[in-house]
Amino acid sequence: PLEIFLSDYTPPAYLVDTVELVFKLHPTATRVISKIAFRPNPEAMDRTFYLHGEQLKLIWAKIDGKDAQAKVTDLGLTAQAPDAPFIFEAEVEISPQTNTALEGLYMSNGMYCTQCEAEGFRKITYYPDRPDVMGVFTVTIEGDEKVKLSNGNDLGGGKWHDPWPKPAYLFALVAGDLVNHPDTFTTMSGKEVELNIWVRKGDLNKCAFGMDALKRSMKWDEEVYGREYDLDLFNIVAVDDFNMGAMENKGLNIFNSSAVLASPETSTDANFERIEAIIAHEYFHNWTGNRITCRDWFQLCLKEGLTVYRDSQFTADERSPAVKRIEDVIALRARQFREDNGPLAHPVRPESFVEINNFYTATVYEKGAEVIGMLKTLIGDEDYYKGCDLYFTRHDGQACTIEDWLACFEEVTGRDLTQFKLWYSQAGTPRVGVKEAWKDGTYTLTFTQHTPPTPGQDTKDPKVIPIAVGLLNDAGEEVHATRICEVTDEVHAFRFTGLDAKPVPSINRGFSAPIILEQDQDNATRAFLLANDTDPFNKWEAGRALARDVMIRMVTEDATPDQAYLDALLAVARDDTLDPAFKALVFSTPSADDIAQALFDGGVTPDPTKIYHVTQTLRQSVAHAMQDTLPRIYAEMQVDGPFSPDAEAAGKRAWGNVALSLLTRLDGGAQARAQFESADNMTQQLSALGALLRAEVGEDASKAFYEQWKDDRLVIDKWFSMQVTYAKLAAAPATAKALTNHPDFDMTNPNRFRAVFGALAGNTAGFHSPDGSGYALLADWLIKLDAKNPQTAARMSTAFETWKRYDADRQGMMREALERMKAAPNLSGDLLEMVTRILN
Ligand code: DPP
Ligand code: ZN
Repeated sequence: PLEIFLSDYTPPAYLVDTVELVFKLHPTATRVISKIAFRPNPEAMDRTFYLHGEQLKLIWAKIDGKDAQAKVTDLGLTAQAPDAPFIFEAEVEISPQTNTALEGLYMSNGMYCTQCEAEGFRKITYYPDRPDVMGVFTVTIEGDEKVKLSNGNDLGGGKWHDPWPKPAYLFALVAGDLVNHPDTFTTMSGKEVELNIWVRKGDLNKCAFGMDALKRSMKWDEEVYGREYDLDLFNIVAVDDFNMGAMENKGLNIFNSSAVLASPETSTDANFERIEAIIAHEYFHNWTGNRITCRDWFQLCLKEGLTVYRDSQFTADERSPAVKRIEDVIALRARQFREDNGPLAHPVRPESFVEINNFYTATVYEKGAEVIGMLKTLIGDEDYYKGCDLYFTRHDGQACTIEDWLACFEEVTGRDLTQFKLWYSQAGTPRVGVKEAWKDGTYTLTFTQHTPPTPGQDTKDPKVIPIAVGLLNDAGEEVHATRICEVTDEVHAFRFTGLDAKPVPSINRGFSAPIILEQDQDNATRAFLLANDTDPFNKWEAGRALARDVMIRMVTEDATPDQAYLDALLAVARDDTLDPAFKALVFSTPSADDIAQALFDGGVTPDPTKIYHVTQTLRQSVAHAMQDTLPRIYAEMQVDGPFSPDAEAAGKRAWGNVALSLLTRLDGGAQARAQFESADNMTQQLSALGALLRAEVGEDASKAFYEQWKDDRLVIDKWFSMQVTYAKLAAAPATAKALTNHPDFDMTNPNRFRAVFGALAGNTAGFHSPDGSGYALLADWLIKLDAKNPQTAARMSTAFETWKRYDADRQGMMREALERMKAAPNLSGDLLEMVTRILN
């Protein structure tokens, strides 16, 4: 496999003006006839005419009407082309039905659909499949399918025209027996846009929420970023077999059905929130991704980091900013910190790759979004939006780089962003230490920064780190409002003057920088901040630090659960001024994986079995400490009236279900069973089932759940996943294995595969079961899946990325599983790159 380097970028030899495509659909023999107008690129360094193409059967190819005398390999086509504009035409044959990789044109439940990002278009026809080649597409779809869709405007009769030049990765085609949920949106300049969500007939009752989320997203992007939609039509299609969450194809977004279909009976509050965020994300790509795209795939964070940042702003505005921030940081630590502190660490803008599909990572997306957030913090809101406006105006219609993006902000602020750019080029999570000093009314915080080595990067330069700091007095009043300390050196001190007494610092408020803060803080101070901090993120963070410390001492010193922690939780539970959603987050303890990483960082080899027991003991203690309060909380959090997925109602359900899960530890499941039986929405039903399964009294409920929902594949995904998630101690591998024999298990459906094996990877005690059965089972199935769907297999191999944390026995077994995958015959380049990087 070939490694590709950012530093080797060269402009394309030829550019494309127009592309005409005719599709003659057939499950195993679709013909694609292309007519592409090329012209020499004046900026190119050579005139090699090369088109990408994989798994295509070339029927014929012509240049300016004459046989092109094309030379074809497994990867592409070359031919002699003129040093002047010319027309390339070709006919190829492809087989959508047998395309189980779900890249290019494939079939899902009898319907044709496409996925072209990053490099799927080359599996449809010969083309310069790189994002810096943009063309105007006209598409004709021939076939008996009732509905035939492509990008842009509908010219009728299966013919489509997209007036906006676009790279091939944004091409889309859908054909099948679909029905639509229609609506309209009037843009800020008064243009009416037709909106549709296309689904299979039985799913028409699950479109209303997605449509509402789409309209709110369109409005929000006008109000906050001044971005208006630019076609008369916006289509969304739900597809069951899909590798990602969704795809932002111009005017024709294609969604994993799990990321768009919603109803109260079948979707949890978390599903509603995720669907709203993904709809917004794909819609926002219309400007940050489509109108302005990436020059090359190394620049992926240019569109993804920015668009994740934009969708997080949207969710914060639509719901609760504090809750959204806390949720994002939990996810960032769970996925991105884990990646950044292991063998797969890479910069937000990677410098090389073998398979670009392996770089749709938490680092590119979530750390990429954190970098945008830091930029906004450093330059302020006003200059941030000015810089964005300049970016949209200056680069509309272009394929850009991170340099182009940063230059806009340097221009509006006059600020040199050279040091800031290190956030894009240096991998690893910075460790920031802090020491305090107090003298004569002056309080000094001295920060030190250091980033551990990551693969290929042994030493790191100091970054610019915006750390938001506020100060409180003993009474819990704020004596110094939040100030941004811009840490730019290895050691950097900041003074706060004119104080009456030594304050209590609240550092990295709002998680203003994605760092690991190494702070000497005792549990009394943490409890104080949990009770008093005026910054909601740091209020939660103090509780989390307290819980982490308690759990670590339970693991390493066999300590009993700390009374100070239990008292602090009780105080939070009883504080009527707090948002129920926030309380639920305070009660969520650090995950087993978090604790394992924290132990490892502290020089202790984590034992997943012990962490499991500690987690159970702690929850049991919390339940006992709260036993008088739980019934009242549970009763107060019942939401009357018709279901609404809004943040307030969802928050009450979340907090009520925390109480339920604790109550189940005390009442043997009576209350949970009652809720399971009477629930009229999935949040309540699934929470009750989870509580019962965790208490090991859920077998009957699980059977009933299956019977009730066996015809709804998205709910049955949850059923598969729940059983593995809640399998006790080392039971998860056997549970997962048994589920692969269930008639409804289908490895070719990524959602179903992830439901079982994503849950296995997420069940820390089970995956790391001492006999190695978790490792062996996952390796077996990744090898099997790789033969059909390399992209999803490669992505799920990250379950092994933490292998060096563990004891010699476990390391040995994980190494063996990785070596076994590496040696498997015909392994894909995708999975090979991942296991090789993980092993190194
Ligand atoms: N569909 C993926 C996303 O929106 C890749 N663009 O992030
Ligand atoms: Zn995206």
